[in-house]
Amino acid sequence: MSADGLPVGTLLPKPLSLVSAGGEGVELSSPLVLTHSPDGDFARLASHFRRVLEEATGWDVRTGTAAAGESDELAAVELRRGETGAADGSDSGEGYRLSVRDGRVVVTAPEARGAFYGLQTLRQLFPPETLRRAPIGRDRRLALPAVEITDVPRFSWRGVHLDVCRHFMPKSFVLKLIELISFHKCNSLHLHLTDDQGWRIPIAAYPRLVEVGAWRRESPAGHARERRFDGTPHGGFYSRADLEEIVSFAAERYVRVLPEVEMPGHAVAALAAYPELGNGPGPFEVLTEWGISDHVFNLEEGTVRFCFDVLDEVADIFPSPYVHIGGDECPTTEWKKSTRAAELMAENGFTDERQLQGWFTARVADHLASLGRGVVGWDEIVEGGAPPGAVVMSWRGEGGGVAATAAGHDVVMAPEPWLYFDWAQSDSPLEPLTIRGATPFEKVYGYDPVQSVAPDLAHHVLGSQCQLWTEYVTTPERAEYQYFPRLCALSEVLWSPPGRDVEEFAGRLGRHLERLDAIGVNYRPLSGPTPGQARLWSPPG
Ligand code: TNX
Repeated sequence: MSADGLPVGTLLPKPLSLVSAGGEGVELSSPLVLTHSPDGDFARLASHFRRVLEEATGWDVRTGTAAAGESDELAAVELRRGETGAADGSDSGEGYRLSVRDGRVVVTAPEARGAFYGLQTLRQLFPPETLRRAPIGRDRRLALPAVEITDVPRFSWRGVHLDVCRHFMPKSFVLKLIELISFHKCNSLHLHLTDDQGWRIPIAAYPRLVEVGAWRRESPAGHARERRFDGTPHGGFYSRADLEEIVSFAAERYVRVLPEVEMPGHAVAALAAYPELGNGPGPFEVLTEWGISDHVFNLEEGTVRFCFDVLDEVADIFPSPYVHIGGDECPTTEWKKSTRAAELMAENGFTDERQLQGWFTARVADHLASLGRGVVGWDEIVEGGAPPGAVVMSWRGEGGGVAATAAGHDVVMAPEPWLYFDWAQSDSPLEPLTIRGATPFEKVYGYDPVQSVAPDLAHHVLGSQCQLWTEYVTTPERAEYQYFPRLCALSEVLWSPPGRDVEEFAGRLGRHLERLDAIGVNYRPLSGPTPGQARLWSPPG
């Protein structure tokens, strides 16, 4: 192990095994030949990496198949399909072996997505300046240490969530975030697309969802409890072409985009567009406050149909194997007074209105199944009886997730307070306004997704995800500040084998932040916000 010699000692997330290979290292320079196994996935990966290298260096990079023997002698980097040789055979397809020795870089992986992670590690062996937008120059050479790395992720669900409803985030930021997610070897972006305060995805059959539902009159100024308002309209939505671009940009980087469309609660933006979906009397206005609304979808057949139509289009845009239907914070106040709800209670022999949400979730899950998709919901869906096969995201601590594993569900652990990145990173008055107090990166690093689950049920824990709700996160710069460096800590929790030393991690993180500097990420420095950052959010004067 050579943890001290840079840059191998700065890899983040830390690989499963790393040995100094002895012998000579590798010096890469232009022109560079990059060969790959002949199949399509490896060919696509090779052209992706060619572009990455060209942008980083300005070099002349050529690709060709290794099998054809084209320029094999010259090949400085080879992407090879093969077993990683990970000791316990635990490679699920995302593992890789990276060998840097005797003049050649060889990435071996059973699948192209594994090789992709090998290339992310290789990028971290390059100096941080290669991550800047400007190429380092044609004549520059890159010296790499001789090293052998074998690496396999610990969890298969390595997720990042972004709420684009409370504050709309431009497509450019979503793409940058995907780049950062994949650079940290995470593989899922959960896009929260609809909520009380904004509907951000166009649905062709229901144009008013974005015409009306994407815009609100004003937003809270200061913390919600102050009940002050800014008097400034806010809104926005993605076009279908934007969403398709996001999906394919993500796919190229082995990131799945999980779309979330909230139902039956958190639906006021949809009710503002189509009041007949509500429990009356309307009209409704896209909410200008944060919190939980009593106004939810009604349970009429026409409304269920509307939800199916929306899900059809969502499934059409997003190839994700799952669709997230929300399901959190759905008060039953209005259903208690509804005739349709009373009829359904009688027909089904329900004794509690909560069971109506179970009925609704089951209808929606059946429909998604007919589209070949699974359903994901927040842990409230367990209370109404979650349909078999539903994946549960545990957010109100870990209890919902633990109960769900006992009921046989797969679970993504996404709990407050460890993984709520809308919470502050310290108690300092220099921090920006946040919903609640402090979750520093050390606390994230100390989290373990299976810490509360019985060992015989731990296989139900697919992994974890951080949440960025954006009530108080108004811009991409603010979002980057909330994510980083906590996302770095989470990536290691999810990728690297257990056995954490937070001091050692903090040292490595310090070096990793040089990479984030080069990429241009507005992260929170380990010592607290810079005066420039604090100026971003403190009131003038
Ligand atoms: C709870 S987490 C919510 C969100 C809020 C968040 C603020 C969840 C499923 N629901 O609607 O934005 O708290 O932290």
